[in-house]
Amino acid sequence: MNYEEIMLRAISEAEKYKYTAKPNPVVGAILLKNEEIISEGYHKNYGKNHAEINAIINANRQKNKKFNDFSELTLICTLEPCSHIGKTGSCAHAIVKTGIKKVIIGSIDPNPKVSGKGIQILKENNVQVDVGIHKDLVAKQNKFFFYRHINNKPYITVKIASSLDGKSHYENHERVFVTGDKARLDVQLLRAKYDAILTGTNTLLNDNPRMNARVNFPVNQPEKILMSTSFSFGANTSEMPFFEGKRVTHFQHNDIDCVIPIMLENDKCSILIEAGPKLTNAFLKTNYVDELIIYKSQKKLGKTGISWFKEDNAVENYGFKLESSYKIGTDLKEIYKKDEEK
Ligand code: AOF
Ligand code: ZN
Repeated sequence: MNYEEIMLRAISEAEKYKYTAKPNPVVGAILLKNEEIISEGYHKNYGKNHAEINAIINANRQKNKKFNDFSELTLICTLEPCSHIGKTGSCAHAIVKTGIKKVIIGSIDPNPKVSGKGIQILKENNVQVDVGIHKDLVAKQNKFFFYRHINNKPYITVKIASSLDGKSHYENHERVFVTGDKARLDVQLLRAKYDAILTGTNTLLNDNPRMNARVNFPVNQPEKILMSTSFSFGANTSEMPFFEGKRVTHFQHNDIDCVIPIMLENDKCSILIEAGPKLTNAFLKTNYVDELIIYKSQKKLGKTGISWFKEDNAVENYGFKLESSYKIGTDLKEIYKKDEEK
């Protein structure tokens, strides 16, 4: 196998951990002796060992069997080995310590704490470094992570469920499922992909949501963000499923400009907004939202329904362009992205 093929293997194996490694990137590392794979390592869980460290640990089990000294080995890793000491140690220093002499890297790490510095440590210690094999695939596979570091903001998606006549719920707040089972299942998958879910007072009090990802595979569950000036923690708060499980960050103000940098500081690369019409429109009015997903049902709510938007063409006026649209069960899933031409 050549380096390109090994890099592709590291990328595709790393993909298995995209729900558990987030908000960190998925990373794969493979140690080779000539053409033979000696060991592999992956960054499996957020906060746990990085890929290169796992590859080194696994290689140590083969030492004096398949190889005698790390200087015989070449390391292929999808992302630049980290230079910093974060939740774990510095991979670049760990690599140097083993005596590995050649490292083939997919992409430079866009994280400014690391970017270029990992490579510098390797080179300063006489390790031969090659960068760039399948770098675009690595960036694509870690879309939210790259987006956050390149744009200095989390990727933000607004999700709404709408009736055919553009309504969100009944004015008397009678509980109604606008969309069907399949669309609601799709929302669970969507939640699993994001680092945080943001909601507001009305959704919290009217729907009493759990706001977690109920899927049948392991997930580093999204953290929860509540933007609410009126909600206060009381005796019944502990009975609300929203406050179970993952950490809730409560902002007691409606200042979106202030929320975004704090979430960035909290390591969030992506945020899913699932809120009522008021907060949703407040977000769409800003320049922060990158994507809008509308699950549209065939059902009408009629005159007593509350509209998502004031005008018929609000979505376009907010600068969004329909990118794709397909059926999920009886509902339609429409994905809108920012129309950059505008
Ligand atoms: C690597 N190998 O497998 C990953 C890297 O908080 P920490 O210590 O887990 O560090 C997270 C940062 O490390 C992350 O933002 C990214 O820059 C890099 N990820 N680096 O050498 C890995 N997952
Ligand atoms: Zn690392």
